[in-house]
Amino acid sequence: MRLDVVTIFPEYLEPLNVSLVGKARARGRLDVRVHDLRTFTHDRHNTVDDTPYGGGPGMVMKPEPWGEALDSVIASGGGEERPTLVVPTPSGRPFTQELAVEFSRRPWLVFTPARYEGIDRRVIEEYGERLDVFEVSIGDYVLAGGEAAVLVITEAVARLLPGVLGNAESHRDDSFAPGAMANLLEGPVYTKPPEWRGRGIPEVLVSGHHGKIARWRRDQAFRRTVANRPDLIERCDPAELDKHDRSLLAALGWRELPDGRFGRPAEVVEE
Ligand code: 6GU
Repeated sequence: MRLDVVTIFPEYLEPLNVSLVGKARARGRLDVRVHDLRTFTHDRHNTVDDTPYGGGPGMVMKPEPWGEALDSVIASGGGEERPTLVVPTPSGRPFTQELAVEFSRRPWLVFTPARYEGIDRRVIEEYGERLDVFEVSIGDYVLAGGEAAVLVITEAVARLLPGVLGNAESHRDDSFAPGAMANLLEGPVYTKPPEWRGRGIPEVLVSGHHGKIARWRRDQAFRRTVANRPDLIERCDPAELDKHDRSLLAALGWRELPDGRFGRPAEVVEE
């Protein structure tokens, strides 16, 4: 997979040289190219922003440098392949594991992290006519720029590429893996020593009883999901819930609805 990033802060993308993404590059699974947007300006001050039409606070990134940068990146593909454009913005669609899987199947991604109040809309319109464009947000908070989002998205995508993680099974039961564990969060994990600072480990994990271990892990996943992401319980496909799951949810104060889904009774606020 090829990844291009156009940014006014190329140094911000240095982490792409280390850890999992760095290893994927070293192994030849990823070809990462970072471009400085300012090299596509022509004035003495390398201006990339200007005041917004219509007034208001902040600055908007000018279209011309982005147009030249993107034309140059696209042309470097030799014309035989069209990249997918990924535009990080807090106004984008939520970045999810499903989108990470979708991106991991594409041969070439181009990221356009912006600073200031964003990029002149005409740039997205222009390239939207020639390329698949995804405007993506990594969560409900506002960052000073899209560079950190590029690092997040790149890591989520790179670990899905064949031959990057140790084995292909590794992401089958990721929390949020499409079709995994009824979309539950993963429960707690333990390793040696068996006692640490007076704390033992759950007995069931050394029982050798695989059925009981699987059941315990599923219960823990439910408890954690109920506590941290009750919205995932509400959206849970009823077909994914067995009898034991249903009685656990009932014991945790959830109510079974006529369609088999679960809803939290309005009067129950916290455990
Ligand atoms: Cl992708 N960019 C910025 N600037 N802020 C964000 C974001 C992206 N996702 C969440 N907040």
